[in-house]
Amino acid sequence: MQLSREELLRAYRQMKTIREFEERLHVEITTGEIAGFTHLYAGQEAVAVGVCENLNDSDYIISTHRGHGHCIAKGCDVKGMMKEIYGRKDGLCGGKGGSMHIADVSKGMLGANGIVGGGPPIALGAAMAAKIDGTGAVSVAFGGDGSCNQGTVFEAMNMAVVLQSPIIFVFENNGYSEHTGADYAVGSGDIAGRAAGFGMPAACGDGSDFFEVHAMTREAVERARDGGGPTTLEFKTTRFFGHFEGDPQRYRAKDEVKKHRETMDALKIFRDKVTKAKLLTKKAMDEIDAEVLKLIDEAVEEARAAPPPTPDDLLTDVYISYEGGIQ
Ligand SMILES: Cc1ncc(C[n+]2csc(CCOP(=O)(O)OP(=O)(O)O)c2C)c(N)n1
Ligand SMILES: [Mg+2]
Repeated sequence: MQLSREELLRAYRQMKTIREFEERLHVEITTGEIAGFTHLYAGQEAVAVGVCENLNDSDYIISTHRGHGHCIAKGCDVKGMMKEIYGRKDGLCGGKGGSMHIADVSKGMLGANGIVGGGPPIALGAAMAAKIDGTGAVSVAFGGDGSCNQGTVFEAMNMAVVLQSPIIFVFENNGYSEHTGADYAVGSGDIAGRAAGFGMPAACGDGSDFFEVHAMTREAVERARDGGGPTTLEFKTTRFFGHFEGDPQRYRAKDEVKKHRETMDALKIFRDKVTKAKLLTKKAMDEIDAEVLKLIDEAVEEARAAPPPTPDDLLTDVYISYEGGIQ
């Protein structure tokens, strides 16, 4: 499917925003102003954006501990996200969630999740609700190569097939679960291949190539919307930073990240492809680069200046009322 110029520009802007958000956080975290653990998504942009460009606000995603990229790709407000990570009152979740618990239900972003393998059962619930209500919505569960070994994931995959739910299990295989290599920890090494055991279609693709991710996801989304049930997608990718900010990364080869930044950079690959095919000009993308840098500068400035929650805020958002339905 040929994407329009607007769609290509939006995809590039989204990937660039994720990259700069993460590159900037990598620097800001060293100031000590940001509390809590942070896991950066840079390097994996083509997966989040290639998947989410097939979705709309009424579709659902559930993210992982490495969630900033998924949030941005699903349309969450970047300044609200930055404030959330800084723990500010005006953050997307009132400053109470931080990096690992950002959510924006109005955008169908059901939350980052610190529990590895915790996402698929939640995404399955959303998919079941969509099917029962007949909304036509699709639900996507993002997970890593580490999550694919969790029992919760297998249970959700099985139930998704049995109930023919409109869900897509996306495994971002970045080669590591914390400091353990996927080549050691993933039996058979073939994550997508596991889906056959549940009777589910699956495919494995290049997670550095937006176009490949987008096309594979499109097919899965169409199948789910048409009542064809779940799909598993595995994307081979890499993370440009450590598992968490502060990780000395002694388990990685000396030049591994440098090499991956040269050969697996989703932004460079995208720029090369669209300029060679004369779909977008370098100038149009350079303009986006400048706008994104400005947005990130403003987001950091505004987050730093914003007030934290007050002691009274501790007593709000503790319970939810279901009277009158879920908002
Ligand atoms: C149930 C559970 N077990 C262990 C952990 C600790 N932990 C946090 S992230 C992580 C690695 C996850 O690896 P992967 O799924 O490949 O995601 P990536 O970090 O590569 O994005 C682990 C083991 C956890 N958060 N939850
Ligand atoms: Mg991993």
